This record gives sequence, structure tokens and C-alpha cells, in this order.
Amino acid sequence: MTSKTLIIGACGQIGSELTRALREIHGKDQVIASDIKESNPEIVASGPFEIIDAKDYEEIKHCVEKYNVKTIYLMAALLSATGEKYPEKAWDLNMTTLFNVLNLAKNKVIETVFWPSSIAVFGPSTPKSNTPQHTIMEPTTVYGITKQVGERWCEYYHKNYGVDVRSLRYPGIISWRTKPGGGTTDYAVEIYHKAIEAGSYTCFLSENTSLPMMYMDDAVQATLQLMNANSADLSIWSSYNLAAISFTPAEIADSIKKIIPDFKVEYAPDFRQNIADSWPNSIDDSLARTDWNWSHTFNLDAITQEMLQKLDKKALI
Ligand code: AKB
Repeated sequence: MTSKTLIIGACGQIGSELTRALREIHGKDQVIASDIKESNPEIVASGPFEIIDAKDYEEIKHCVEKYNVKTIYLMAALLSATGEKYPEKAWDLNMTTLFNVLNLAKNKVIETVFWPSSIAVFGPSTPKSNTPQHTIMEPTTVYGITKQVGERWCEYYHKNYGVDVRSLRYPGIISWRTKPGGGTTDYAVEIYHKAIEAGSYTCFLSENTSLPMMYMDDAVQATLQLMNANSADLSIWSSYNLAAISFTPAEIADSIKKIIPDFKVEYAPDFRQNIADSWPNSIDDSLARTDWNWSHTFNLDAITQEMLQKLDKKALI
């Protein structure tokens, strides 16, 4: 039996796209999708799917043994905004699932792990522009704390137990197929949906809040590139800085207005403004670019064109 890949959190925004991409590359039966419930009918129908509570080590192990899984992508997490509403739940989910997967690798049940980190590892004392890989990290959100601590554990498991765990500090990810849930950068997806559905949007961040962002196709590409890289070429075993573009809500609105001239945006910042203000506005990802040849493709106008075109088609189906 050939070795397989398991995606935990396969119904979510990034997990669903990774499942789709990996199934296209390796064949649908090579990639096992799993989640706590069947919330993405397309993913459930497009190959093997298992309900797994990733907080339960034995449940993951059972699935791994059933399918001969050697690689796990752990994409389940509570994000920054939801994490602030349920701090203990965020800590429990984000850390327990990470330990379960790291321990499966430590115990040689699996060989390789991908675990996403985030720009949320940074905080108000971090240099805001062109934020370096190694810098002050004092995150103020529970989500950011779990990502920062998780990075330390990834590096610890690599150095002390030889675990091959790879990670990226994702910026805000923009995609049309599956909506994000519970993040601070979600506005940059919502705005496209509302532009098509209503011609107007009330943004929960202020107009000049600049944040690092990336189109989903670039994020999937980066993830697969890192996972395919030769381990000898990797200099970071905590999590790589990763960047594409940065923009503000006003800039994304202007980009949309080039295609929908009557589009209207209002600004009503809420608790997520504080979170956004604590994060960098641009990221230095030169190590990713030199270690494994990362480069992004999509700029803001290219993202806007794709998003509006795809969402418009989706609305018509
Ligand atoms: C969030 O906004 O919480 C996430 C992230 C930047 O990790 N999209």
C-alpha cells in the first residue's frame, strides 16, 4: 500500500484548497480529507473523507494506520478574532492538536508534518515594516500566542527528536471557493462577496490599516514548494516568514471600483482593529525566497479580477 497524506481541517479555507491541489497531483485516493464535521460537500464527495476530532490522539492514529498515512497537514485552528471570544478553547484546540500530530511523528507513526503559523506571532513591539524573520515577538492575541508557542515546539521537536515539521507564517489569505472563518483579515474576502451581492460593504477595519495579504493560489504554491523542498536546503525549522503584497481596505476598495465603479464602502472598526494594529504591515520573506525559491504571482488588481470573476460565476450557478 502506498503512503498517503491526511489533511486535518480539510473543510476550511486553506485545508480545502490544499486537499484539492494534492488530490489533483497525487490522485484522489492518496489524499484523505478529515474534519470535525462534514461542512464542505465538495471535499467530502471528492475522495476519502473521515470525521476526526484532532484533539484525540487515538482518533488521528486510527485513521493514519487505516490508510497508511505518512504526511499530515494540520489545518484545524481557531483564528484570531474567534480566539479572543473563546481564549481557553483556542489554546486547547490549537495546542492539543499540534502536540498530537508532533507526537505521531516523534513516535514514528508518520514521517512529515505541515503546520501553519501566522503573522499573528508578531505584536505591537515588533518592527512594523519589512518585519524580519528573527525579531521581537510579543503577540497580544491568544491565537498569536498559540502560533508563537507552536513554532517553538516545532523547532524543539525537530532539533531534539528529528521530526520533519515544516511551517509558514501565512499572511491574510484571499480565496473565492471557501470563506475564511473567525480571522481579522477576513474583511479582504467579505468585501468581494458584498461587492457582488450588495454593491456596498461596511468594513470592520479602518480605511488605512495596511496588512500583509496573499491570494490562495500563491499560498497553496508556497505550501507545496516548502513541503517538496530538500530538507538540507531549509534553514528555518520554526516557521518561515512568507509574503506577497500588502494593502489597506481603501486600496482594495479602489481596486474593486475599477471593475464596479458604483461600489461603496463604509468603515466601522470593531474589536478586530486592535488586533490588526498589533500586526506588521509588511514582511521580509527573503529566507523563503533564497532557501526554496519562493516568489508570488498575484498583485492586488490580479486578485480583484479573479475574485470578482469567480464569485460572479459562482453566484450564477
Ligand atoms: C487571521 O486573521 O486570524 C488569520 C491570520 C492572519 O492568521 N487570517
